Amino acid sequence: MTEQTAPKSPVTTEQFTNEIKEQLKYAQGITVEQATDADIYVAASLAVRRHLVDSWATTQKDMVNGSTKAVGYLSAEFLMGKQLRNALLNLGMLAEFDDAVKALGHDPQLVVDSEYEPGLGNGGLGRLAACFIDSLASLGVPAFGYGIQYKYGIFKQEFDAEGKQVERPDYWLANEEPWGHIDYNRSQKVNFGGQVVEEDGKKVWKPAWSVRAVPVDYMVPGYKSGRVNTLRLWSAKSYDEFDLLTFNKSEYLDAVKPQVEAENISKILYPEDSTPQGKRLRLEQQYFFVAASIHDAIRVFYPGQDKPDLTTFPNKITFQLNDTHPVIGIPELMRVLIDEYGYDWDTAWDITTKTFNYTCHTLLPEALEVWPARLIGELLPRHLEIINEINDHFLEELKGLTRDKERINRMRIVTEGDDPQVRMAYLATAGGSHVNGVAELHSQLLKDVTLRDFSDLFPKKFTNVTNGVTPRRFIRLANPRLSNLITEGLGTDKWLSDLDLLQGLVPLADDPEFVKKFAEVKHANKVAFANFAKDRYGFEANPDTMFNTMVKRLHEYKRQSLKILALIARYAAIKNGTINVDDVLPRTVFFGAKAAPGYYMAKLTIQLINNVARVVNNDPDVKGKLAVHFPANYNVRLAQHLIPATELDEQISQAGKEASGTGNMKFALNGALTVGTLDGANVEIREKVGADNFFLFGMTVDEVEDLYEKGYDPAKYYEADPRLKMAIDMISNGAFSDGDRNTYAPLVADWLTKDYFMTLADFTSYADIQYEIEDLYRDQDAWNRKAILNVANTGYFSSDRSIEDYLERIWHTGPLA
Ligand code: 475
Repeated sequence: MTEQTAPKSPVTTEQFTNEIKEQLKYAQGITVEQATDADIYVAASLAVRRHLVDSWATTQKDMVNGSTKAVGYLSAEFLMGKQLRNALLNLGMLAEFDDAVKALGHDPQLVVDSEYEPGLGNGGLGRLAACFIDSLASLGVPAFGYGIQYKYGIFKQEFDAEGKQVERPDYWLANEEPWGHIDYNRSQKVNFGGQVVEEDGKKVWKPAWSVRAVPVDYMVPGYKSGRVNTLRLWSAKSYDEFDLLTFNKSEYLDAVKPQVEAENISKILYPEDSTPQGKRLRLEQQYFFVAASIHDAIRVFYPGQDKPDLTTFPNKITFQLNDTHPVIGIPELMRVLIDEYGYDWDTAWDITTKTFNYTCHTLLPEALEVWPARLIGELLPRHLEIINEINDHFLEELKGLTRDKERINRMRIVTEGDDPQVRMAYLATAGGSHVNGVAELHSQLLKDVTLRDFSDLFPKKFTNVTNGVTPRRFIRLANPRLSNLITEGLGTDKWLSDLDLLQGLVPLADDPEFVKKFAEVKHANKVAFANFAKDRYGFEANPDTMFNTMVKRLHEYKRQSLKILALIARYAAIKNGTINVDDVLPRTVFFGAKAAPGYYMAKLTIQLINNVARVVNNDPDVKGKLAVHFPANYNVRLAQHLIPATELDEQISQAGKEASGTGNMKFALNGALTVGTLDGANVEIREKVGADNFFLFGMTVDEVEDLYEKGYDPAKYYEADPRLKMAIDMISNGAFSDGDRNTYAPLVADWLTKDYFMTLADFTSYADIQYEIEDLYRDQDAWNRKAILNVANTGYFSSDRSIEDYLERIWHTGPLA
C-alpha cells in the first residue's frame, strides 16, 4: 500500500465545475458555450484563487499578531513560471481540475497552455528567488517576496534566417492575468532627486519628484503547510494629474509626459545577466522597490502607529538582500529611522545591521555592482550623505581592528578620487549581519578572494547556504511519471516535503524490476518531449538516441563554446572516417540559452550553434547519429519539459566561475547524469552521488590559477589536439557560414589568442570523457542504475533544505505556531 499524504481537495469535481461556471458568468460575462481555452483558464484560476484566500488571510493575521519573525526576501527578480498547476498541486486539486475542465468540454492541457509565463527574471538568481518563496510557504515560515512587477519581462527570443538571436518585447500583461491582485489602497510614495537642506539643525530631504508604488500581490501557497504567503511586486504609477493647462493648448503628448516618465520605472526588466548596465534607470528601479518594501513592512507590522518602537523592527522581519540589487535598502532604512522617526545614528545603525543580510551570487568581478557617487547624489542626495557617513564610521571601526592602512583603504565603501564610486557589495557586507555564498566552493572563494579583507576582520559574518530547487515544481509537476515511480518505490509520497527520503531509493538501484521501470519512465519522457518539440518547434527528435542537454544563460564562462567545439569535432570525425559510423553512439544535443542583447560574443555563439545545427541536421553522412536542436526562448516552461527527458546534462563552466548552478540540481533529481567540472554546486552534487556516478573532467580552481599565473597560451592547445584543430579550422573555413570565413572570425581569434575562460585548455579532457560516457550508455542497465543513484542521493538539493539552513544560520526564525 502506498501512503498518500498529498493534500485533499477542498472541492469535488462537480463543485469545481460549478465554480468555474460561476466565474465565467459573473466575472467574465461569458457562457460555457462561448468559452475558449483561455477563458476557462482565467475562470479556473480565479476559482482556485478563492480557495487560497482564507489561508492567505490567516497567515497574514498570525504573522502580524504572533511573535514569529518574518522573512522579507528582497529581489529584483522572481522567475515564477506558470502559476495554475502549482496552485492546484498545493491545494490537492489536480485531478478535480482535469475532470472539471473535461466536463466543460475542454482539454486540460490546452487550458493550462493558455497561461502566459511571467518572465520577471533573467536566470538562476530569479528562479532561485521563486524556489525560495515556495519553500518558505511550504515550511510555514511567514514571508514576503518583495520585487518589481515589470510590464515587460525578459525578452522573447527568436532566431532569424541566419540563426542570429532577435529580441522581441515580452508584453506578458497583454491578456487577462488572474493571479496578481492590485491594491491601490496600500500604495507607497517613493521620492527622488532634489536636495538636502538643514532645518532646525536637522537634515531634511526636499525631493524633486515622486512616484507612486502600487503593490500587486501574488499568493504563494505552501505545499501541505496550510499557509499562503505574499509575493508583493511593485508597479510604478504617476501622481501627476493630467496637465490641463498643457492639454488646453492641445499639446497632447506633453500633457501625459510625467505619467509616462514615472511609469517607466517598472516598465522593463534589464536583460543583462551579471553585468549591471543602464545605470540610472536601474538605480531608480532598485530604490523604487526597496523603499516601497521597507515602508510597507513598517505599515504591516506597526499598523496604525504614528510613533512605533522601531527598535523591535529586527524582531518583526529580517530582510535578505538577493545580491546587491536591493542594497540601497541599507541607507534607506537608516534614513527612515533617523530622518522620519528621529532615532540617533547608533540606534539606527544597530537596527539596520540586525535587519539585513546579504547573499552574493557571483564571482565575476564585473558583476559586483558599483555606483558612481555622483549618480546616487543626483537621484538620492540624502542617501549619498548617509552612505558617506557609513563609510566614515566603518573606516573608524576598521582602525580599531587593524593597523594595516592598505587593507583599510582597500575596504573603503566609497572610493577616493575625483569620481568616487560606491561599492554595493562592501556596503552590504558592512551593513548587514551575515554574508553568504550559494555553494560551498563559492562561499570559500568569497572568503579567500572576493571579500577576503572582510572575512579576515569579520570572520563570523561569513557563512554558506548551498542553493536548492523546489521538488514540487521540478519533480512533481515537471515529471509526473518519475514522481509516481518514486512514490511507488518508497511506498509514500512524503518525499515531496522531505526530499531526503529519496535516499530510500538507493537499494532499488540494484532491483532489476525497478531499473526497468525507471528506464520506461525516462523513455516515455523522451517520447513526450519529442512530441512537444514537434508540435511546438517543428523539429523531429529521435527518442532512441541519447538526449544530451545544455540549458542556461549564454555566457563565455559557462562555456557553451566547449560543447559546440566538441560537437563539431565529433561531426568531423564521423565525416572523415576517423571514427567508424557504426561505432558512433547516436546522440541528440539540445541547447537552450538567451544572450544579453548587448553581449556580442554570446550572440555570435548562438549564431554558431544554430548554424552547426543546420549543417549537421541536413548532412546525410551523420543522419541517425548526430542531431542538434536549439529551441528558441528557453524559459521555465521549456525547462519543465526538457529536464525530465534528459539523460546527460552539461555543467562545464570554468572552475571557479559558476557560483552554484541550480539547473545541475534539477537534472540530477530527474535522473540525468552530469558531465561537469569541479565548479559551483557540482562539487557537492558529485560528493552526494559518488564520484562513480558523475563524469568529471577539466582543471580545478587551483590549476586554473596556476595556469593564469604561468601565462596561458591557448594556441598551444589548438596545436596539440588534432580534434580541436579540426573543429576550429572547420569554423574558420566557413563550414558553418556557407563558405564565409569572416562570420566567426571574432570567436576564433578570441579562442586562439585570449580564451580567458580556458575552453581550449579543457578541450582534450572534455573530448576524452565522451568515450567513457558513451561506453556506459551502451550498457543501459548500468547507466540507469547510476541515474537512479543520482535521484536517490540528491534530496539534499531541495530548496526546503536551503531555507532550513537560512533559518538556522542567518534568519533565526521558523514556522508560524
Ligand atoms: C549564478 N543574475 C548561478 C544562481 O544563486 C547561481 C545578475 C545581475 C543582474 C541580473 N541578473 C543577475 C545573476 O547574477 C545570476 O543569475 N547568478 C546566478 O545565481 C543562483 O546558481 O551560479 O550565476
